[in-house]
Amino acid sequence: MMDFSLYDNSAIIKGIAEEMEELILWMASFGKQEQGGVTRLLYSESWRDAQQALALRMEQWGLKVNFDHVGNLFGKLEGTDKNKMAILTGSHVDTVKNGGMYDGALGIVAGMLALKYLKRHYGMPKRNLEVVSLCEEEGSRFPMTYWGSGNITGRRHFGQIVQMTDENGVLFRKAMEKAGFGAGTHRDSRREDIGAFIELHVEQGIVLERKNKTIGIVDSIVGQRRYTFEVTGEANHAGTTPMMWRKDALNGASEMIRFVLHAARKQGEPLVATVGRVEVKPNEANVIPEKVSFTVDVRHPDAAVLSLFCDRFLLEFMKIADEQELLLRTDLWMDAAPVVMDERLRGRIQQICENRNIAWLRMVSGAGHDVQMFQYNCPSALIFVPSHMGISHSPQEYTSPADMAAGVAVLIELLYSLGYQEEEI
Ligand code: HGY
Ligand code: MN
Ligand code: MN
Repeated sequence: MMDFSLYDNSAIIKGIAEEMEELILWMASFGKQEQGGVTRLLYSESWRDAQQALALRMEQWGLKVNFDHVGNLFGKLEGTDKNKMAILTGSHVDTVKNGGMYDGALGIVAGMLALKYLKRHYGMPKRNLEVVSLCEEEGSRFPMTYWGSGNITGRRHFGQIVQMTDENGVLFRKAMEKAGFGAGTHRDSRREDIGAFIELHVEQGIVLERKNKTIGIVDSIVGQRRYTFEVTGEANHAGTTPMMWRKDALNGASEMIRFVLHAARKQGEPLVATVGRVEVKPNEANVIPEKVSFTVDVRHPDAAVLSLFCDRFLLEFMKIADEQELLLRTDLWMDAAPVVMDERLRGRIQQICENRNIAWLRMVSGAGHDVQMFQYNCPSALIFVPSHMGISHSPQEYTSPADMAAGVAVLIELLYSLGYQEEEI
């Protein structure tokens, strides 16, 4: 066990807690909303301002900074042996609309703080240690998730976004070029030199707080599918069209929505299904709806159960459309398999927590994270800190400075063991 003065020195931990609180508030200033939340959509102005500000702060802290072709921002603490595989930590800079201050941002600033601490107390590492501000994870502007981590790991590419637009019809490519990225020939952002990836993230659930634990060690991440359905009927007069003669898109869509949510409740935990977005056209009080589009987000830790559940509701949706002579268009725009995190890294994190008397809990993540993209290519780990009342994707999202500091301390020690002591990955 290394002579890690960090924990024994509560002044340092207190300093990290205060600095994390400042950094979270600073990050939240990019995309602050009147309603109190934060909106930083991919390639938007607030997104670009945040990336620029992070690059400057990384430089000021002595990290070597570079952007890749799609706008991922890297800050490197150069190692003495450059040929060794790098150790990467970080998270995503984008947010959901009017989201919280911690989702994504925490992992970026914690990684920066960890590298600053390690540089100051231990000088140059043996391997390159890097923090990354990943350009996009949420899929909240375009129907594309993990664009940042997916480009680094080769699981996303430009061919997937050629015709893609956001809800205002802005082309993905144009938005990327306007933000200063992606122009010209598609230069690969793929990296083959990453030996391990570690993400520190808020739990976005209530388990840690309820069980009075400080650190969550994620064993696996659930599988998830996200669909957009478009139901098309016929617009007509609300007063002169008898009920029997209607092709009412909203009547069909609401039966479909009721079916999938009822089936999820019937199936029971840990399956979850959410209809988060519904749009009605022409959305007029006295016009029978012609078109309704709605999203379905379904998650389960077991791929076979997830697939069976989706097959069942898709069949029912088609039946409802047929019976009501409606057209049904199905777009499955996200299909992420469940991912098991690296066993040895999980064991290391547990060992660090036990050595330092930090209350830990092994758990499954119901939220998707960038780390699941990296796990396909290199040993990866996801460390949770508690979300107060389990609230996330909301302006009420909160994690205490003390819990953030515990997460940073565990991250520092893990990065030290991988980057300075070069413990086998
Ligand atoms: O929705 C999620 O799984 C995560 O917040 N991207
Ligand atoms: Mn999120
Ligand atoms: Mn997140």
